[in-house]
Amino acid sequence: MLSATGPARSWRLLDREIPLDGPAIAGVLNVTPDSFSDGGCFVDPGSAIARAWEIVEEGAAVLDIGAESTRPGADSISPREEWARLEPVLGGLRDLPIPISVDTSKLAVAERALDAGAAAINDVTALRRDPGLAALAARTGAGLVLMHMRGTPRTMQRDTRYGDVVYDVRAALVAARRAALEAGCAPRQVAVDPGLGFGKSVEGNLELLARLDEIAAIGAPVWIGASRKSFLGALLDVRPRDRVAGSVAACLAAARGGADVLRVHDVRETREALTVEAAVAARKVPGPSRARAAGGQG
Ligand code: HH2
Repeated sequence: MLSATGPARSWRLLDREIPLDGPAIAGVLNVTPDSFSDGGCFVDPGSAIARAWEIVEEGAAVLDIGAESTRPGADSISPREEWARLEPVLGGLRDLPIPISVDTSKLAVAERALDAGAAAINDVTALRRDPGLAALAARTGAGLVLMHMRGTPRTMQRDTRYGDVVYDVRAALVAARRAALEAGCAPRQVAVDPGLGFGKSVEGNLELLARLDEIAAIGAPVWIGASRKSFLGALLDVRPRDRVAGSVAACLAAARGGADVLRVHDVRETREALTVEAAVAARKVPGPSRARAAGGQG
């Protein structure tokens, strides 16, 4: 939460700790030809590496690299193709001062990425595609993000009805986290993410954001990715790249609900909004407002 007090929390990835005393930013770098908002921008390893350094300068605590689009309707690519896209980029980022998470659900790709210097695995299937990712994280000490999705990217928007979307997503995340802990992961290694846009309606996404505290109550670090997603487009009627203000607003709402890591394309804008919000929060005095206490108006 923005003004969280209480015991210090952190997310552990290998030998690093990301303090969770205020929301941290995971900057998105998609080295794909077809991602929904930045597809084709960073397929050249040189431009991807340059963007990674910009993301550091703009204030991200983590760099999340994806080599396979998971947009609605997308087909999966082979591990060989995914690794061919990742390898030159990871190879050029050995000196990056922030940890790298790799957005993959494939064990073979995750193993190679960790060998090449990545510190966390961001699994958008929450172990459904490859349960062996939990044992890999346990063995190596890598961070693990378990994201909720219904079905696969190809099928996920076919049925977006739930009994109670927050209750159902929370139950699935609790079960996936339990499986990771049973495989030997430490609780502080394993983050959860409700998966905005992954098999959810516009209303479902908004409900998850509005009741994020119920996901945070799981007790794990909470990742969230609202950035440029289509539920913002449905509200604003603008193209993905023009959803920056909407994305920032969603991030602030998520931070208030207890999100620990905000996965965003627009790192600088998100960082600036969080800085202002934190500065205002730091001025807040608990108890009745001073004007009222002094007998002033309203
Ligand atoms: N969203 C996307 C991909 N990976 N990982 C987590 N943990 N949470 C998310 O919300 C999330 C994610 C989709 O966004 P993007 O990577 O920009 O698009 P694409 O899948 O088309 O590459």
